[in-house]
Amino acid sequence: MAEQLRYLSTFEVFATSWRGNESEAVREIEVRMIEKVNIAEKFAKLSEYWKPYIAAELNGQHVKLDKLKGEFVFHHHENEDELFLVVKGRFRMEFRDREEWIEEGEFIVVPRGVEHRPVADEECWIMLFEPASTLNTGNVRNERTVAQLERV
Ligand code: NI
Repeated sequence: MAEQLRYLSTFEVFATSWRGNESEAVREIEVRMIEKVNIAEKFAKLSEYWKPYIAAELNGQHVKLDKLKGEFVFHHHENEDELFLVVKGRFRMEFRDREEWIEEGEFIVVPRGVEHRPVADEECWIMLFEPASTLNTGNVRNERTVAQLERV
């Protein structure tokens, strides 16, 4: 098995399972290619605003892509810090006591528990990095809530 795993080193083992009875169990390894991601190509597939897609995952974290336009809702996340990186355009992160413009090539980390609301006057592309458990609207549930994320 160690030999095989070495041979598969350019693949990512993402699921293993066993089938058969105890005396002749067979380990099935599901693998997929380790592929680079072209961010612009992924964004070209996104047609809706405020609908985050999962572009990758690692260590229990999701890398999400989202297009913003307009105002989101004030919310906070009880247990998750969120990273917002602007890939294209700019948006304004509003807090209860101030606001911060996040320009293309910049990112901001919003710590857990801090109320925030992204606002984009023009279309803005962002990449999010946060635990897989993170709900986009945090403690709020409304029409913007996307509970089941699709992959892109
Ligand atoms: Ni948030």
